[in-house]
Amino acid sequence: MGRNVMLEALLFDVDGTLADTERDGHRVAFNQAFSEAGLDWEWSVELYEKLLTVTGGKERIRYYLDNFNTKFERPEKLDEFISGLHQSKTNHYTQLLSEGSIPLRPGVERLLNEAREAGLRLAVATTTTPANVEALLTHTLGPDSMGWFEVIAAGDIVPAKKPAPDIYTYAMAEMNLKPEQCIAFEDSENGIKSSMGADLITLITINDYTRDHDFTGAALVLDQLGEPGQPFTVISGKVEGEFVNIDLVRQLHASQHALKATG
Ligand code: XBP
Ligand code: MG
Repeated sequence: MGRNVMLEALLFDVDGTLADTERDGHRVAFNQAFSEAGLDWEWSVELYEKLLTVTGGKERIRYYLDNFNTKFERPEKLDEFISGLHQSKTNHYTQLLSEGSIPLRPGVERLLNEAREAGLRLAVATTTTPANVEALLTHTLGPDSMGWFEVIAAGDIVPAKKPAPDIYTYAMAEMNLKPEQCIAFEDSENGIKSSMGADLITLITINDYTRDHDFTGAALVLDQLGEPGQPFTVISGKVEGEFVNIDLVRQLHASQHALKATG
């Protein structure tokens, strides 16, 4: 039997985990920025799936140019050009969110509230731009919700984005927590590589873009967190119940620690 480690904090990825933001949010905003800049680039739903291999919007634009639009005549100051496009994309994206176009995924708001009531600490660990996190939280959970999260680790705050573990390591250092006191919520392969690289137990909720990703090592893979009357489907792992609540999270955390200690 391993030591009894107390669960102290829940660490959340944003895009794909808190909300399905990629297809109808980020992708649309990229296209708006391209067209506003007079570019004929169009990121389709299918192409965007390939582009999601790379995290970070600026990095994604560069990856697109390197692999899918090699004939584009690059301006001399490519970094500035990409930064400008990305700034415009952020404006479009936050505007989309302010119109309330993207809801939180099932169970997210309930679980955040339960965690707060239980005295658990919360943080965000994402590769997206800080302004995007603020827009999503304030437009779905209200203006006070930024304060629910002790740390919002986002974007360029660490140079190496996911799948590097740095953003999770940064969040835990800011909170003075060890990985064994936390659990991460993720939706993607880059996400779980990052969280597991930071030694975190990870619960996955898949989405349309990530259902075929490799989630080896996840504590649990579900289709969604679920709600009373709207049960989750278990994709891999062992769990009882029909929706993720704090009891379930604590049990998962304890059983994974017991496994780690013996294995
Ligand atoms: C999502 C990302 C981000 C967004 C776009 O990461 O990779 O790059 O797609 O946001 P996560 P930016 O799941 O870690 O939140 O354009 O602001 O980078
Ligand atoms: Mg994600």
